Amino acid sequence: MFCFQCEQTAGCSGCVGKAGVCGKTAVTAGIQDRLTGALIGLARASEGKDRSPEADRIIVKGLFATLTNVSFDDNALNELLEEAGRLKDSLSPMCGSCTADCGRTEDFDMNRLWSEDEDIRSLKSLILFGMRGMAAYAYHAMVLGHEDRGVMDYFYKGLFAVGYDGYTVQDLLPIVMELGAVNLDCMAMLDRANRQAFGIPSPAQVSLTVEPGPFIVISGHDLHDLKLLLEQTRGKGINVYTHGEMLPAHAYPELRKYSHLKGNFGTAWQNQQKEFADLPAPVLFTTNCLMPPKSSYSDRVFTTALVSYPGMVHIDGRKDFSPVIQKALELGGFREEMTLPGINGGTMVTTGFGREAVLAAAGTVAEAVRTKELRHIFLVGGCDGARPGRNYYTDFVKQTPEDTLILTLACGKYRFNDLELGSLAGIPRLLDMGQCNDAFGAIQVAIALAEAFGCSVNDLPLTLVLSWYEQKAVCILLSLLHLGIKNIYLGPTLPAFLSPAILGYLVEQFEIHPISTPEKDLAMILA
Ligand code: FSO
Ligand code: SF4
Repeated sequence: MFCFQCEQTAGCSGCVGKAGVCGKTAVTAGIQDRLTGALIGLARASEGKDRSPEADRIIVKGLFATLTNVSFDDNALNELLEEAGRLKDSLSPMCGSCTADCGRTEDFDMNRLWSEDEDIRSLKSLILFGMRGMAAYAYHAMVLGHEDRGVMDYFYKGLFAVGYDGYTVQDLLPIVMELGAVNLDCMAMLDRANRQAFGIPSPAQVSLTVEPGPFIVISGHDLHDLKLLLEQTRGKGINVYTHGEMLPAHAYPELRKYSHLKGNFGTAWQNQQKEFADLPAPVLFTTNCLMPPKSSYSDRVFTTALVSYPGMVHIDGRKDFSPVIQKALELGGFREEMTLPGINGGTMVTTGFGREAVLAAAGTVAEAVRTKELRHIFLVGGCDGARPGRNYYTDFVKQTPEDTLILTLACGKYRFNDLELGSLAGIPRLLDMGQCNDAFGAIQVAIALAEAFGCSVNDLPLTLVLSWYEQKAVCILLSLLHLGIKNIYLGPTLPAFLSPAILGYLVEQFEIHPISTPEKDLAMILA
């Protein structure tokens, strides 16, 4: 196997051998490569033809299923592979019987990509991995009934580009940057979809204490699945607790109206094997960041949508969560109140500072900057992960001076979201804007502040300090670069899939700084 798509890749260069660091086996990695090759074949066969909604959907699902920590299930991946092949054959029925060697509609052999010239491989990897991230957002919007023609067009274009031999570095660079622009549209679509379905988020205090009695833990990003679970558990004496990236759900009026949506259990995804050990409750995974379950809790792991793990119960598209509910009743929950504190010992966190809430305070923020009460704003966000160097983000936030604000989003916030950082100009110093896709909201806030100050985003007293792990971070980074945002601090390591030349180009062009130490970086930013 060969895979180097995520931050924890072996030796900071690539997972090879029998299994990856995430637990994905060589067999599964091979099927994921074949699936990606089949999607490229489908994109090629679709050129100049009327595309079908089925083909659009299989492309979104197939890309999402190959994102890190989503599908470990060979059968589920093979089903997607067969479906992609069937749709391709229906577009080009003659190709099945043709023996000519034109290659136009063939599935792509991903080994050709992995052995390409390193700069071409880097740019094609940026396109492929960025599309996998964007597909997750497109999928969440799709289940809420929202689709975007431009986003779909890009998936076909990007897949074609990954499989096309004739592109040079100069040809591929604009396709990479275009992905940043399209992903912005995709995140905007999801932002609209979430707000239409669940209302405008507003700040919410969330307890980290679990009440006695049966409960269900729900993880991932899919708010629609949470809504369905809350409906199905209503009046059954079962409480529901969010986990990981589901925490911002507490901010949406259409979700927090359910009194049995109680609080949050656990910290970021990489701690699940420890935190779920012997949990007297089932855990439902709705998107990614599933780790191979340990035997101490494997009988209580349930998956849905594209998340899948062999041997775990999968809830299919009809979304009948009865097996999860049954398991919650059977296990019975804790006998007494149980608090799992955050990593800094806090027992309460705040979320829900979506773009509307932050923009409502924009006047206060602008005034505080003018009067020098507020010196600087940091956006410290992105993914969490297991690498020890990620303590940087906790230490960075702890060391930020009291006349600074910290915006955060995505699961990297679990490094510091239980800290009590006080307030500034009547606003809490730490503002959780939501999930990783709420980067769209953070960008809107930055643009509004730049307008208020009559300057560019790069001239604001604002610095982005980002942590990456998987492929959604890739498409978000490309969106930031597309907007011309410079001086981003990025860590904990730089992507292994970037060649020295492409990395050098991005670092130079966008003045990206690899993180060093909180002391040095803070001194440089505030100088
Ligand atoms: Fe985290 Fe996982 Fe949202 Fe990612 S839970 S790491 S960027 O999947 O998606 O922030
Ligand atoms: Fe390795 Fe990450 Fe690929 Fe898993 S997803 S095999 S950890 S590079």
